[in-house]
Amino acid sequence: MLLEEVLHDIKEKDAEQKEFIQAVEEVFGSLEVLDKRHPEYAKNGIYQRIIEPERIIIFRIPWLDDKGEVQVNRGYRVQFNSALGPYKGGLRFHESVNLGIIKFLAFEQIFKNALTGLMMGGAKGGSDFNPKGKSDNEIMRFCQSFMSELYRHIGPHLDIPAGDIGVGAREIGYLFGQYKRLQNEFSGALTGKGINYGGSLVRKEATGYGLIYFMERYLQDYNLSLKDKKIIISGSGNVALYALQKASSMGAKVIAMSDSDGYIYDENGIDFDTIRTIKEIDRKRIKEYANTVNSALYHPVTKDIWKIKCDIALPCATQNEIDADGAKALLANGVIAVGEGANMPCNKEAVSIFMENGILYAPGKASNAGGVAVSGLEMSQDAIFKPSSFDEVDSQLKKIMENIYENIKVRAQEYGKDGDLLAGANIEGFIKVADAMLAQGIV
Ligand code: NDP
Ligand code: 2IT
Repeated sequence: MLLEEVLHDIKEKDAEQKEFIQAVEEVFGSLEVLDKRHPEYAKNGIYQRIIEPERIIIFRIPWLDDKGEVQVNRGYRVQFNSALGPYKGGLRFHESVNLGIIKFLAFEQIFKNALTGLMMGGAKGGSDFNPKGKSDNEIMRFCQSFMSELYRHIGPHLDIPAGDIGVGAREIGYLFGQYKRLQNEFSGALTGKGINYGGSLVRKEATGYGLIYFMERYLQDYNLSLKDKKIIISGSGNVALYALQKASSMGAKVIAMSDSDGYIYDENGIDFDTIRTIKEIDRKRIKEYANTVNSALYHPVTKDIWKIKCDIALPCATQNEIDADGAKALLANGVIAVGEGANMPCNKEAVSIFMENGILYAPGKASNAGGVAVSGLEMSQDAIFKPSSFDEVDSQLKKIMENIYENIKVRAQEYGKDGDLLAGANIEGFIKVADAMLAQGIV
């Protein structure tokens, strides 16, 4: 079946899954040139097969809140593609979660994981559970109930979940404890674990650090660097915090960050230790930063962050957070580069605006691959029961990010799309997965 026919079909079949359709359109939008050179993909039904998840698990998560009342949430695991390795991808706990969002994330994950060069297929999961305002005990009971169903579908050679929005070290700990108890086995069926029980050093920092390593290498090709650049980072969670830390250590100044309530602005640069304590340790709102630091201002509209003048924008919160208005505002203020720490944070119009105006644009499936790459290293460490040092993992992460950049740059050139990293990433990731699928027959 032809590329456009497959796209037309999925738009009808999964019409209500708008984020998933958006992600498929984005990948397929880069494949026309590939299709011409590789008719075997259409002939062997690769386009039809690659957009159909191998398996979707949807389940009930009943749990008791602190008042003793019964709560019920919905759980998901989309095991999308296992051509390159066991299913791998994070879990998202956020009230907005639905099947379309998990499918878009799992679909992106297939190609992202392929770009890392490690043995990982693509998956994603999560729940519409809202962790905000819940006690530690409620979080634990929820995680235990979630795992009471999920444990039968995962394993170190089958499917290895990790964190994403709303799932960090605390949640992975509770999920792992319940997995180990039900499975009666200590194995690396989750990544992002604590360092003293099979976790990898640098996993916590990996997505943010990886994004900065990627951007520095990208800028280098244009005789630029992060040093002395003014940066805006949206979000203030795991990815955003460690992007801030690494960018600051390289001489950049991060002048604004956000959460879903608003943003903070500090022309002196946001202090990593202060904001990490507020967000990661105390789990407070970002507004606290402006109450703590005299030079900082708080503005209660998250989206307005893109109206601040900066050199580089790093969206690290959520999907579709930069639309055409945000992109135009950044452009008018002279932005030179945009690097995606989040998954699909720039919508289609925003990406077109950046590309048409010569803004350096780093697509998330390449620039935020550092997190899952170190998850892959954690899987190797667990398999041989031997941890690596911080410096060893950090230098491997840097090398992986630089390799991803080189590979997608060269692929883009090879297909007549010089400088288009989105096309390079989509084509490079797709070829790896499609060729493995071809070799494995019609399955
Ligand atoms: P966290 O839960 O640690 O942080 C999420 C941050 O984004 C918070 O500041 C949150 O604000 C904000 N945010 C979330 N949803 C919205 C929303 N709908 N509107 C505005 N702000 C929002 O998640 P991560 O840092 O782990 O993930 C951030 C992004 O990075 C996601 O797109 C994720 O898929 C992607 N990613 C994560 C990786 C990882 O290893 N963790 C790896 C690669 C990509 P608030 O607290 O107010 O909700
Ligand atoms: O989007 C992502 O790449 C993640 N949330 C990390 C996945 C993982 O398995 O480490």
